[in-house]
Amino acid sequence: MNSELLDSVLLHTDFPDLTLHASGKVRDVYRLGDQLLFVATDRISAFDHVLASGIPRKGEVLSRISLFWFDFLRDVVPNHLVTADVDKYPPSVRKYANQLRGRSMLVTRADMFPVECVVRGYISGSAWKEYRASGTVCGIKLPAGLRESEQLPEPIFTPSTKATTGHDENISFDAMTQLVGPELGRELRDLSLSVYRKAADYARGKGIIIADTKFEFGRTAAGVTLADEVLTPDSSRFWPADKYQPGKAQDSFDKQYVRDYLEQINWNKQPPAPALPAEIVRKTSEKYQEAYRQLTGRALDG
Ligand code: Q0Q
Repeated sequence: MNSELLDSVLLHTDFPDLTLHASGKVRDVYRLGDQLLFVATDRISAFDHVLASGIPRKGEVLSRISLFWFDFLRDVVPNHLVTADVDKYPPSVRKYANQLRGRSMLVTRADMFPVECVVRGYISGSAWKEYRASGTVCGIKLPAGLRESEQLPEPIFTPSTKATTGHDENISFDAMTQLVGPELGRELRDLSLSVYRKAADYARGKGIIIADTKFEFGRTAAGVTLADEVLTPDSSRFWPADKYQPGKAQDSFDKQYVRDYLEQINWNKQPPAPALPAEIVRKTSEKYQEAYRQLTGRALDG
């Protein structure tokens, strides 16, 4: 890979004057009074581990996809975005403009609800495992005889708790209403389903199956507000529609080169996670940029 491409990879943020609020696998969040600064790095995780190599422009692509969906869904639900224009960020942050441009957003702090709002249009992953064992997912009885990756008759709402370590735990809708109350539970379920339906229908028309996704909501002055990242390849399963074949696990639109490489070297899926060959990094960067182009009809530099 040429050195210019390597130079552009941001693996770790470094804002000594700012207060870190939270750090996830691939994003860092800084506190700015009643706002938060979300920064999407170029880190990539696979099999629940952050790899040693970054993917050029991945952070930019994922930020831009969330911004696309915030605009696309603006009539369906309020969102926490304030601005993604670094020239409008508070003065205390503008000194870092060059590290932030294109990969960050200023959001309103919300009182976050303690549930992950997962919607599934297709059955795969943990839901497929649960269905095979019990014929249900999160207490929802599904038709018999479904194949792996098959489209469900209707999208289903399958909430989970927010695990601080390890995997989130799937819970029933009733268990969720114990956490947030019945009225808010119904509102989050109905909002999640309508947001997913609108977005998944649009994406399907662009050749991308959004098989499932995870939303996070919180309360702001605008009421129940869509927060976190939205309908990105990190918060959702993106499958290329032209390769869709129910009856087996589907290739990931964005991470398949990485997963195939990690299987090929027989990584034991224990830390330290390996680095990636330059060619895998290059092709994966291309896939993220292709996902953005295919979804929005715009090139990243367009
Ligand atoms: C908030 N997170 C998630 C996270 C580490 C994301 C804090 N608008 C908000 C948001 C949002 N979104 C949050 N808190 C208050 N107001 C979301 C779990 C954690 C990296 C990225 N953390």
